[in-house]
Amino acid sequence: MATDTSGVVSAVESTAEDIAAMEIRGAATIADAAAEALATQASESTAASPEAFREELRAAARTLYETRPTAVSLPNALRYVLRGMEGETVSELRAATIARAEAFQRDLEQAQSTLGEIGANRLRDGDVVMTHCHSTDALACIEAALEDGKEIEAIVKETRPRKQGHITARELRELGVPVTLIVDNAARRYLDRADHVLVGADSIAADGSVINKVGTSGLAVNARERGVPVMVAAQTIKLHPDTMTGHTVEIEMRDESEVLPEVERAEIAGGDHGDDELQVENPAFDVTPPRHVDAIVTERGQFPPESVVTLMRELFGESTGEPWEP
Ligand code: RI2
Repeated sequence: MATDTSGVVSAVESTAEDIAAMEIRGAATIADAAAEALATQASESTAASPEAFREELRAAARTLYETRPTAVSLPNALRYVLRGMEGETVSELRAATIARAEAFQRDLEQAQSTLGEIGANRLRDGDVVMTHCHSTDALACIEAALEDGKEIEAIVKETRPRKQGHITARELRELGVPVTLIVDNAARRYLDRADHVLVGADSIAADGSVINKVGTSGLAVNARERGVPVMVAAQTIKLHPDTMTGHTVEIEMRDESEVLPEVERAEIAGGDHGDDELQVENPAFDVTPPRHVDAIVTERGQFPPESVVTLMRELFGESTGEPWEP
């Protein structure tokens, strides 16, 4: 198999490219793919010594880490797998790393299903849920409510610029949920018909702030004003350990072409003054303060945002380093 000079196998490189290009996207799916990629690195490694094996795994983790900065599920997944890299020989290290990655993937799936059952308890028969972007954690709540025999309807925000709302609409239709798809700007008008706003998260900070797809914070403010509760479905892998020590979460800025394709840019800037002073900004996420969130639903139960720090201390201790640091 192909490797680069650091011994990182091509399957890891291609997973990293797919995460960066959002072919693999959504915080939980990214974590799953990252664990899988580390298992592949372990299984395909040709390292001659335990030290070389460990170094290769750390290089693979760095390659995966450098793709997208906001969803903490990625470094949390890498850290979890690397911490299981134990053994004296290459073959012991290989087996331990693969087993750890598999355990991580199993736990991730189980956590989402438990979270779904907890989140479903907040949904009543006949409720209308407004969604933003596409979140597998949020959809797990709706799916569990349907399994409980409740009827749920959805108002699905399109979610510019990448329109992940279309994925949500498709998956909800596959579940038989009646869907009304709206443009993002129509959200406030349709909140009058909604019983809940239900979104996922890419990271949750220690103060209970929710970092999620851009547009979530405005939606939450409008929902608060309209008296519609905001529910965030987020497995504990979305809890951001660094925020316990005051770090802020980096908001990913993506390529402007996602907002304004070349041809449209040329149409806007085709006049006498050219396009030197035409700026397009494309932040992928925003921060919703805890006061606009009613509940964070995790596999460990539901929490008021302000108390999520207690859970974080329990899970992570006081602080953590980079995923590849022992
Ligand atoms: P799950 C997505 O980010 C959305 O912001 C979504 O709410 C979040 O990940 C969580 O997704 P992006 O990768 O883990 O589309 O719940 O930028 O699937």
